[in-house]
Amino acid sequence: MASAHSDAPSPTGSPWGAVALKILVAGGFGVGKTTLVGAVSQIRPLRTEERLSELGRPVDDTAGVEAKRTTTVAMDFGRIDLRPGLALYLFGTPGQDRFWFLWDELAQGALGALVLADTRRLADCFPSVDFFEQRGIPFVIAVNCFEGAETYAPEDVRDALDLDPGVPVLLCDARNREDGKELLIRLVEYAAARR
Ligand SMILES: Nc1nc2c(ncn2[C@@H]2O[C@H](COP(=O)(O)OP(=O)(O)OP(=O)(O)O)[C@@H](O)[C@H]2O)c(=O)[nH]1
Ligand SMILES: [Mg+2]
Repeated sequence: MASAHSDAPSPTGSPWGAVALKILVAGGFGVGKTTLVGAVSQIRPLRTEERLSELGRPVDDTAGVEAKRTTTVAMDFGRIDLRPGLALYLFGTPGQDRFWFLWDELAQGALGALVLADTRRLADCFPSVDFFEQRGIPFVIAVNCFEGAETYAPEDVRDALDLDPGVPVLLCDARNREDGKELLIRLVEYAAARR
């Protein structure tokens, strides 16, 4: 079941009632998942950030995001109404391998996923891509364009990730609300077309 339907009348009085869809925001460590959920959420996002520690330094590769001081240890949660009667619940995943055990739980009932990618560390999004491909969960690749990172055409990113031809690849700034909204609209449309 990819969506939760409420019997309550929608705020618009739509005969179909309000619909809430679950969306995952995934990708490698430090790629901007928490940033994106925070940028688009209309409620104050729930965060589970813990400080990066000296102990974790050998395994937490902050190259490219040296200013990063915290990491997600369980999930991010936010909500956005794409239009009246259509709410998206956003679940940001933890980026580090040691929290993989949470992913199956988080993915339950998800309509689809945004997979954030950083072209300086493209391989970091392979595990997310594999995870969603194996489970048949539709996903969109969102290349988070960090300053200083070389810009690649979406087609080049598609080739590098060996994606199926239909998978949308979009460029974005994870800090930009409009970019995030556009990504979510594309994902919902893509997932709806796949069903
Ligand atoms: N310049 C720039 N910095 C960004 C962008 N997106 C995120 N950042 C910064 O990059 C760092 C990583 O952001 P997070 O949102 O914490 O990344 P995350 O994917 O949630 O990280 P984990 O949960 O630890 O895997 C933060 O310091 C952000 O301020 C971006 O588009 N451009
Ligand atoms: Mg995070």
